Amino acid sequence: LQQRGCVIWITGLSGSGKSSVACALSQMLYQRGKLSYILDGDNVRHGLNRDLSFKAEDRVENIRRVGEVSKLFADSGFICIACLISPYKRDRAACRAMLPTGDFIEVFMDVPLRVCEGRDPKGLYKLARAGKINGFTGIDDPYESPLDAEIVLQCNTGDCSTPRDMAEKVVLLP
Ligand code: GGZ
Repeated sequence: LQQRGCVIWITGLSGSGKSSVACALSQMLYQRGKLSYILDGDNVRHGLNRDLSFKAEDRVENIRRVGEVSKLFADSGFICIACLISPYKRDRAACRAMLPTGDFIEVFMDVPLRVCEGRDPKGLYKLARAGKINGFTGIDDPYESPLDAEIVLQCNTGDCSTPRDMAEKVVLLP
């Protein structure tokens, strides 16, 4: 019963579907007899990272900590699925550098702002546009799209593939 660990790092805007793809992926891995664990930015911020805000230096620390924990999971043989906005290239690169080559798989949810904003599942974009949330990614805080992601999951039209179909592309990665 052996399994090699790795980190699948899902990055993208709020509302781009990171968590849904992570859940579908975790289920598909389970069906294939592989253990995975999801570290979701939104959840981790309620516990381990509850001392952190959304200002730039705190986002950097948020991503660093999740990178370190992901590495621990990977070391223990788990497939760690980290889904965070992780808006800055440098921080994603630092997490990648913590792992042996090939063990960090970056997945970019390439969903335009207008699509994410149209979904607005928690009404956060609306609040950001109304000036009730400051420093919201995509509105008045930057998101640096990856150029070196192993997988790009696109959804330009709003008529997107299901999370399952998207997760399949990750599972089928050679
Ligand atoms: C971006 C914010 C903000 C601001 C609250 N900017 O879609 P959600 O709601 O459920 O997930 C988002 C989550 C982002 O946390 P991360 O840890 O992934 O962010 S980062 O990697 O940048 O540290 C969103 C909610 O928190 N949220 N305020 N200002 N997202």
